[in-house]
Amino acid sequence: MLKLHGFAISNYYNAVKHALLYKGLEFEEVYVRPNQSAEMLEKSPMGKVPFLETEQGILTEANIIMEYLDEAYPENPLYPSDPFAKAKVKQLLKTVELYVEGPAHELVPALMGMELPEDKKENANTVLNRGLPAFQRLAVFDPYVCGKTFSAADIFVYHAIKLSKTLGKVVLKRNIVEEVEGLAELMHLLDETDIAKKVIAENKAALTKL
Ligand SMILES: N[C@@H](CCC(=O)N[C@@H](CS)C(=O)NCC(=O)O)C(=O)O
Repeated sequence: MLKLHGFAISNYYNAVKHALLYKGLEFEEVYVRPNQSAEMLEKSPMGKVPFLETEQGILTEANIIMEYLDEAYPENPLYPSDPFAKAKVKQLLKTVELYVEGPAHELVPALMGMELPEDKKENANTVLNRGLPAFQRLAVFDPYVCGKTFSAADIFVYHAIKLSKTLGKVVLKRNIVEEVEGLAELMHLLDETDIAKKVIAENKAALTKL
């Protein structure tokens, strides 16, 4: 059986878990925190979570895992079959990962009570000032982020924005959801799904145990 390693605090873990649930695949969750032990690095080369254990071996990187799942288990697709449409889904996902979630993620230590240097906040703002308009240019929101069909990009964006919104509000005092027209509606749409409710409830439960 597929085994998803990681913890429910991670938006990357939650995105892969969401994808597994959406595809209706059986899987086991294995609790592991990011770490640099030799045992961990053998499985996850950067010591990060999530990683997916399959019968053939281990895969890391949330987007790669979602692409693998979609190719290995075609039912309930996460990507369009048309190559260009598929590439557009990947393009949007990658843009949000690098230029929205990425800079926001750098601020995570602030949520654990650490004082962040001003230049770190400035850098996050600078990247977000380009990343959020880039996201807006690519997003369709009709009603899903890449158009009429739900995709891996919706899943990734949903969990990335949950975290980035909190960090934006707490650390940068900006509402990143309001900066992208149509994003609030997408978040509400997904909030109402049973899978999102389950994944977010487990995320909240994990956060209270920190
Ligand atoms: N690019 C990775 C990012 C995963 C990631 O950053 N995971 C965080 C938890 S949310 C982690 O393991 N951080 C520990 C570290 O950076 O060493 C992916 O797509 O899976």
